[in-house]
Amino acid sequence: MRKQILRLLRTGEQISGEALSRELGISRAAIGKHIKALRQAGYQIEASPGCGYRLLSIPDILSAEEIGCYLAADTPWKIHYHASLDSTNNEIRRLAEADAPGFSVVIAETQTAGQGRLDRTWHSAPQAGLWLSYLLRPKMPPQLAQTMTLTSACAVVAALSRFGFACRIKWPNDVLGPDGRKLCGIKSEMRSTMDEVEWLLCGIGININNLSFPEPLDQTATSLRILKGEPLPRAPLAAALLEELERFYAVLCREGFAPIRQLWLRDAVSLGQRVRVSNWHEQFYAIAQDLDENGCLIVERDGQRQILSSGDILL
Ligand code: BT5
Repeated sequence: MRKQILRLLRTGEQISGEALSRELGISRAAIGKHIKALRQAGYQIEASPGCGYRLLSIPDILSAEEIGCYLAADTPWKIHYHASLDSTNNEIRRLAEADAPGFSVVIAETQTAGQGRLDRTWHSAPQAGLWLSYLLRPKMPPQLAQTMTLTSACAVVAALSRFGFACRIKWPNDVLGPDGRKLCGIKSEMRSTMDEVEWLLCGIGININNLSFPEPLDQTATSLRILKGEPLPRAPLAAALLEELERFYAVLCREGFAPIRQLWLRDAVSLGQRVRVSNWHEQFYAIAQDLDENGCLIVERDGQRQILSSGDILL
C-alpha cells in the first residue's frame, strides 16, 4: 500500500487525503497512518489542511517501497529490507533453507560482517553502497547454474551502463571501474546434488556513494561517487540491477551460457594479458586467453593450455 501511495505522491502534485483514499480503496485514517510511517522512513511530506499531501523530498534508502517505485508492477522480485545485517548472504541462505521462493532479495543498509570469498571480508559502509543477495531456484544442471557469478557480473555492467558508467569485468567475480579499481564483488553459493540445483544465491556488493576507503582498500577500491564526482541516488540503481539480473537470468534459462559468454568476453579486462594466478594450491604467472563454455578461464602457462575453474587473478 505504501508503494502505491508513494507512486501517487511522486507526481509532485498536491493530492488530497480523500482522493488517495478513493483511489486506493482504504480509509482516510489508514492513509494518515501510512503517511506517518513514510515520514518516519525519511520522506518529507507536506500536509496542508483542506488541500492534501505533497511530497517534498525522497530519502536515499533502499526499502522495498522505494525500489518498487522504479520497478514494473509485475516484477518477480520480493525485497526484504534491513537497516543492518551481519551479511545479506547469511540472511538469504536462511530464507533459502526456510523454503523462500526464487527471486527473493535481501538488501541491507550496512553489513557488520560482509563476506568476500574464502573468509575474506567485504567492507560495507552504512548507506554507502548496494549490499544485496538474491535467491534463485533454477531448473538447470548445476554446471550451468555455476555461471551465475559471471552472469551477474554482466548484469552489473549492463545496469551501471544505464547510468553512464563503462565498467569492465575481471574473472571470476569482480567488476572494475574504468580506472581499473574494484567497484563490485560477487559471491555465489549453491546447494545441489550432482544433477539438480536446490537453490542458488548470489551476493553483490557495489560501492556507490563511498567517499573514501580504509587502508589498504584505498589502494584498490573505488565507488561510483569517486568516479563521477557526485553522489547518486541508490534506489534507481538497485532497481536497474534487479531488472538486468532478471533479464540475464531469463537468457541463461532460455539459451544457456553461450550468448552471455559473448557479452562477458566483450567487457572482460584480463584477456591477452599476463596475470598472476592464485588458487587453493599454487601461484603462477600465465597469459589469460579465453573463457570456455562453462565459464572457466583458459590460460596459457609455460606454453601449455590450462583451464581454471576457481581462483584469483591479479593483473
Ligand atoms: C568478493 O570477494 O569480491 C565478494 C564480495 C561480495 C560482497 C557481497 S555484499 C552483499 C553480499 N553479502 C555479503 O556478505 N557478501 C556479498 P573476493 O573476490 O574474495 O574479494 C574480497 C576482497 O575485496 C577483500 O579481501 C578486499 O581486498 C576487497 N574488498 C573488500 N571490501 C571491498 C569493497 N567494499 N570494495 C572493493 N574491494 C573490497
